[in-house]
Amino acid sequence: MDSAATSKRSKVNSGFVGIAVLVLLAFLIPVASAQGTGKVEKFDIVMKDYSYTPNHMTWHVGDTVIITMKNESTDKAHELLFGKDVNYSTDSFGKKFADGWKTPLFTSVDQVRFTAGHDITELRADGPETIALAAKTGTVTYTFVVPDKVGQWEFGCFEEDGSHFQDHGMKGTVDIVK
Ligand SMILES: [Cu+2]
Repeated sequence: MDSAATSKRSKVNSGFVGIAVLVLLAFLIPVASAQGTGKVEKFDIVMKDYSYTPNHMTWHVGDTVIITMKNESTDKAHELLFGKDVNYSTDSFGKKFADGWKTPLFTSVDQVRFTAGHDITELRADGPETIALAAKTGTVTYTFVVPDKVGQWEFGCFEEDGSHFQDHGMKGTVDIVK
């Protein structure tokens, strides 16, 4: 009814849109273009009890890798954790268990962007480099620029006190090449 009030409100709204776009760009630019080759490599990884398909990938330094992961277990959460050299911890009964990697491939939350699919029902952030994905849920996408860390790396799932990795061999390998 009052046109002055209406135009004031729409100005405020467009101001919010502007801020939202700026925030989005601030997150997208470092991943998409920082030190990158501009090439994109895409992988779909299916997790089951207790395996990854595929269980080997080759990545090129500077390329943007987009991994979409899906958990087809009926009841178990699984994760995808990149690194090398297994780190062992001791539980309260004195039993040694596999507890992630001594050398994680990604050391900062800024290096990987996680995007949850619309049908995700449960996610748990487990440090900067992984997300545990519940069974019977949607997909999670990892997007990152391959770091200049040439060599063989591993990935694995350390759910249930490391037993997925240690007892069931839920693991795979990545070759990072130039
Ligand atoms: Cu697992």
